[in-house]
Amino acid sequence: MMAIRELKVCLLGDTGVGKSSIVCRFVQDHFDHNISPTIGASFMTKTVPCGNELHKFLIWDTAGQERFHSLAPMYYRGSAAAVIVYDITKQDSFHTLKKWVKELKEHGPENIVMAIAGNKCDLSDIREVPMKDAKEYAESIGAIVVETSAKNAVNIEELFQGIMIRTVCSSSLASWCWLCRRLLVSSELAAGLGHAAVPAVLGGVCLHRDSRL
Ligand SMILES: Nc1nc2c(ncn2[C@@H]2O[C@H](COP(=O)(O)OP(=O)(O)OP(=O)(O)O)[C@@H](O)[C@H]2O)c(=O)[nH]1
Ligand SMILES: [Mg+2]
Repeated sequence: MMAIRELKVCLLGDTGVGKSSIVCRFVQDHFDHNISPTIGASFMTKTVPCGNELHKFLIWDTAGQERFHSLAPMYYRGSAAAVIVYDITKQDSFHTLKKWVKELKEHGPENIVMAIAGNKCDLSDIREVPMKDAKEYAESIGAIVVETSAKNAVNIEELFQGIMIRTVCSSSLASWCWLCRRLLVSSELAAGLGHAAVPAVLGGVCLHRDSRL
């Protein structure tokens, strides 16, 4: 039987940025234009193969409305990763994202993997947040960053794959190459991930261990 590794992930960010839509796309491959704002939080799971293991995402989708802010610690506490979402068409939502990062750094778990998702990239003609700003900010805090569209199913799988890779980095299957700043993964893990999708998130994958290491 395959081993199951559980991975607690929480989603944080302003109301209306598309957190629930991202989760719904990832778990059910579905998009609902008339989705309601989340009350409190909602919980979903999805199990995906990774090398010779199964990874079970335990996903806590929090409510972005201010009145629910004080509940957030219950969900980010004990999380291996946080997906912090902003809406590329709303500069304010990018400010809110930075506030969440600050809160996570101050009160979140040590070593939590942070992934920034700039959602609604299907609306790039009315964008307010340049991709460059998000990339620079993500780099400054060591976070994964990707632009997503829950509506058009763009980069949703890649977002969660990126999280999965980052969280297994400490295992024997993967490690960082500090020289070329790339992730080195075993061919077994790469095969499990369908590595073609990975470079979009992480900037490239070496499929064999580099002699410079
Ligand atoms: N165009 C477009 N609209 C989206 C996308 N993702 C979500 N939406 C829409 O944005 C609105 C808000 O989406 P939600 O998923 O409810 O947002 P949320 O972040 O969960 O909001 P709260 O639960 O209040 O925190 C809905 O009308 C969605 O249909 C996207 O990728 N593109
Ligand atoms: Mg929601």
